[in-house]
Amino acid sequence: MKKQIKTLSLIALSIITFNSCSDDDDNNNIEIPVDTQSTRLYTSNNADGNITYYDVTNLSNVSATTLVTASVAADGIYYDASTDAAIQASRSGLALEGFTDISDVATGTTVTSDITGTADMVSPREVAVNGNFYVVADNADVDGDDTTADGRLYIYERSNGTFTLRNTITTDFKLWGITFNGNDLFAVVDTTNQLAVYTDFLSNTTDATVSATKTIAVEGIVRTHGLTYDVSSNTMVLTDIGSAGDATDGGFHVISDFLTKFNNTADGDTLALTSQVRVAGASTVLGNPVDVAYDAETETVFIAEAANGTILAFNNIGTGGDIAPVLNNGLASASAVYLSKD
Ligand SMILES: [Ca+2]
Ligand SMILES: [Ca+2]
Ligand SMILES: [Ca+2]
Repeated sequence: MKKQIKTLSLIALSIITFNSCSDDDDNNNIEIPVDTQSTRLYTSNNADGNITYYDVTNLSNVSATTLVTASVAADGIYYDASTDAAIQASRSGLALEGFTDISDVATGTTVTSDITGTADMVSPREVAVNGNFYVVADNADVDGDDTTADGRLYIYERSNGTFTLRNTITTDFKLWGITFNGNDLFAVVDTTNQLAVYTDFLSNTTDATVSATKTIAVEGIVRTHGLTYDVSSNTMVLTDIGSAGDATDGGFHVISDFLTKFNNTADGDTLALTSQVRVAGASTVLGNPVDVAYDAETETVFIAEAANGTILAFNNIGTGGDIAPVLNNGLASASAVYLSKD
């Protein structure tokens, strides 16, 4: 059945391609609109470990599909379109787990991991992907001393149905969110308002302790946690959880023309709040926003809000402030979000 659908889609695609490539105006072919793009938001959570994805193509008509996994807590969701696979970092299994061919699975179905990794980790959080390399940020203490800041980045290589641990990088700061821009890995410095970058991160091929290439402070943030970088629009979005015990003091910052501003801020210096747009306040429902995704086309920010157990979306952000979310879709202990357009 699935093969048939895929074949039919291919035929439909061929017709569209043929029409769009044809310069002949002397036939009466019906115009087939190519604007059939759909947008999905993939999410993980620490309440039941299941994967839920939302069709957010139209924010006033959002549908949800939940895949039931054996994990009971998970973080760091990612979607790979080439294998129609959702991948998450299982916090109960302490390993990466992937599920292929998920789009035809009905909501509520129990799925079995068919891309599996070894259980190497202690407290996996965000996942960042570069080609076949899957990097997981682990925020457990590394050296047995909770008073010294450290963390570990696990670098896995995906091949067929396996994630193989290549090496680990120990950081000299606490980890949470990570995201790639090309070969550079951006990481938040947990418990602070700082943002670090490792240039050419994957060139670190052996187990080692490596300091960030550069670290800057982001004015206006109390404690950052989640981040996402959109290459097409050169936009960085960082979340602010404020105090972890306060479910009303969260926010997020949108930084346009990000690379210019980041490059113009010296190591150890501060990126001014006047160069950013901050969203926070009573209407936002932001308490502990732990992860973020960004749709540059619609200028929409999606948030995994852990303290209030919900998935939020914001658009028409303008100059920021106390904006009500356009989407507030309950998801207990939401831990991560990932946006995919096709
Ligand atoms: Ca330590
Ligand atoms: Ca908070
Ligand atoms: Ca994410």
